[in-house]
Parts: sequence; C-alpha cells; structure tokens
Amino acid sequence: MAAGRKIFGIVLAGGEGKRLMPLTADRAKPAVPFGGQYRLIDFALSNLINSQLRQIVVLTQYKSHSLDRHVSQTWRLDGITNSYIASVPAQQRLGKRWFSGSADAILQSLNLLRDEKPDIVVVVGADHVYRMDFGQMIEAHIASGAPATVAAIRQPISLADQFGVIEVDAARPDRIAAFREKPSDPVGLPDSPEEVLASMGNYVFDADALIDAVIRDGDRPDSNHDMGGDIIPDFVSRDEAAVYDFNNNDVPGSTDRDRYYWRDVGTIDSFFEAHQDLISTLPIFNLYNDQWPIFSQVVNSPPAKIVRDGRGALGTTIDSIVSLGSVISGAHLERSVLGPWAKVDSGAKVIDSVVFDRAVIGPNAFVGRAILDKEVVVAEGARIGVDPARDRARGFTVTDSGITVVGKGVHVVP
Ligand code: ADQ
Repeated sequence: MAAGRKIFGIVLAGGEGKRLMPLTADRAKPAVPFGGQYRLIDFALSNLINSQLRQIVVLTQYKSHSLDRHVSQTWRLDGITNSYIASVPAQQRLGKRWFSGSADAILQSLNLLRDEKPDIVVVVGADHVYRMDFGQMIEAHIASGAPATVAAIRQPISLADQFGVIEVDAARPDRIAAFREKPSDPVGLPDSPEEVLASMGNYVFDADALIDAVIRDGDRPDSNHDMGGDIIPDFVSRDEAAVYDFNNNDVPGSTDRDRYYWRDVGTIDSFFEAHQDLISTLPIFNLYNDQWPIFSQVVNSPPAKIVRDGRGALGTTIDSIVSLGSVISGAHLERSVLGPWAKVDSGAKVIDSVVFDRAVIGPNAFVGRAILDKEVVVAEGARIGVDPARDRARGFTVTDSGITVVGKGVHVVP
C-alpha cells in the first residue's frame, strides 16, 4: 500500500451521541455495544488494521472511560515494531478548554503528528458500521494529486441534513466543486434527483496540508473547528479536495449484499435496524467475512448455551445472534441479538430485540421490539414493548416507530 509512504490513523471518537440516549447516558457513542460482542468503534479500527495501518490514535472526549478501557484492553498491538492504537483524551494543551469540535481535537493533538512525521493521515469517524479498505482510498488520494480526499456514498436526499453534501462538476468528477455541511435545501444528483453524494466523514490528507489547515482554522474566531463544517470547506475553497467514491472500494470477501454497506447508527431506529441487518439468513451485513475480520474484545467466558429448563420446556432460538456466556433456558429468542453473559429464563420470550451484556430476563417475561442496556433485569412476568404509553410512563424511551429502550441497570417490574 502506498509504497514507501508513512501512514498515520486518527479516529475521531469524542462524539456525544445525543440521539442514542439513553445508550449514551454514561458512555461515548463509539463505545456503545453493537452486534453482541462488539463496540461501535471496532468497525473503524478493524478497517484501519485490515488496511495495514499500524499507528493509530483514538481522540476521545465525552464520557470516555469505557471507551478508553475498551481500546486499551482490546486493541493491543505489538509495541516492539512501534505499532500502537493509543487512546488520547482531550489534553487542554491550548489552554483551559476541552475540544470544541473534531478539528480542534486534531489541533490539540498535533504533537502526535509532529512526533511521528507521517506523509499521509487517514482521519475517520467512529460510529458507522461498514467495511472499507483505506489502502484503496489512499492510492486514489495519491493519484488525484489533491492534498485532501473525502470518501463519499450516495444517500437519500431526505437524509441530506445529517451529512456533508458533496457537489462535483461533470468536467472534473474527482474534484469537489462544492461542499455543504448538513444543508437544509439540498439539490439532488443530476443523474438521480432523489439522492445526494454524502461525505462518510472519512478523510485522507497529506500530513503537512492537514497540519496547516487545522492551525489556520484554530486562528479563525468564526469557526466551529469542525472537520465537516470548517476544514473540508476550506480545502474545497482552495480547489484542493478530491472525492473518493465508496463504490470503487472492493473489500476482500464481501458479498454482493454487503459490498457497499455503510450505516450511520446515530439514532435508536438506525441502531436497531442495523442489528436486523446482521441476523437474517443472508445477512445484509456479513460479520462472518474472515478475509476482512471485524475484531473485538475477547470475552473470557464459557460458550453460549441453549437448553431445556428443569421441567423440560425447550429453549429455542431462531434468526438470532447469541454471544458467549449467554444462557437461554426453556425460553424463546427470535430475530434478536443477545450480548455476552445475558440470561433468558423459563417461559420468557425475546422477539425483535437487542439485549446488551449481563441483562437478565426473568421467567415468563416478554420483551418485544426493545433494546435492553447492560445489566437490565426484567422481573418474572414483566412485559416490555407491548404498551408504549406504559413504557413511556415507566421512564423508558420509546421511539416514534415503537422501539422501547431500557437504560443500563434498570429493574423492570411487571
Ligand atoms: P457528524 O457525525 O454529525 O457528521 P461529528 O458530530 O463531528 O459530525 O462527528 C464526527 C466524528 O467525530 C464522530 O466519530 C464523533 O465521535 C467525532 N467527534 C465529534 N466531536 C469530536 C471532538 N470534539 N473530539 C473528538 N472526536 C469528535 C460527520 C461529518 C459529515 C459527514 C458525517 C457522516 O461532519 O460531513 O457526512 O460525519 O456520518
């Protein structure tokens, strides 16, 4: 990959994830569990590692304790070869303030770049589910000659206000002609008016150009110091930004279904739907691609167990993921994802749900279209996801589409 060039990776992991509340009540969004045994940040880090990057920093800020712990315990590389994934908290190097935006996070961490002196810096977000070979994007970046390259994917125009929207001129299709962060009046693509070209929040920079840009931005009083809102538009205004079409990225072992899969799991609904994408017979996103593995924590636990209960009632599981350490005893699990060390007891039913680590679902309880955070205890006979008004009255979050979320450690009574 990019022979002879030194590549450095930066993962922006300071986001608050307000729209994922209560799952982000006491953890940063990139640390939110996903797919049973993963955390959201594992997708970005796996992509960087599979792309052969070996010097990576994770810039954290908001409630970063569980994120720091996950990165330091799970993501260990061999120190002898100067390979590392280091979690770097906001440092207040530039005075008594935390990061104000993602570009400020990089500005405050410039010492890391100055120490390593890379040629190229890959900057990625930490809260998407996807596979991507950054080696291919780096090749395209070098070939374009532009100092900045933005990865892009087509998205429905109705979502344009959640993304940076890229415009290109037909005459120069690999250059960004205009970039607008989260526009309220988007214009559709010439060949597909119902779609826009969205920034994926993944960038490749010539290191010197990135350093200059964040320093310049730091001096601007009117800037929000945001990568998408300020830094990329600055490159575009100088005609120095290229676009990299995600559809040109071909990851080994991808299936026709998941080759272009990229999901922003920023809301409860999209988080829930992304879980459904994992569990069908022909999954829309295939976790079982061992040519491009998604790495995660090693759970030190016994295997999952699905058994009859003491009275001989069957334990059954259909279209589901069951993580290590879980026990389903005389209970039924369907279209659901169970995290490590979760328990589902006699006669309980868990349907269309996502259950985090160490949650316990008691005898004859019912959980439907729900997300249960870590260590939630559902008492015998309790019901969740049946009566939205009651769920709201009990303090649970219920989305407009009817997904109930129960926060960490809550005891749910009948
Ligand atoms: P958003 O995701 O809305 O849009 P932002 O909230 O800045 O932008 O988050 C981007 C990444 O940076 C996330 O991984 C977040 O955790 C992290 N982050 C945010 N503030 C940070 C800080 N102060 N320190 C460290 N990390 C921080 C962005 C782009 C859009 C693009 C979408 C794609 O701005 O142009 O379309 O991502 O989802």
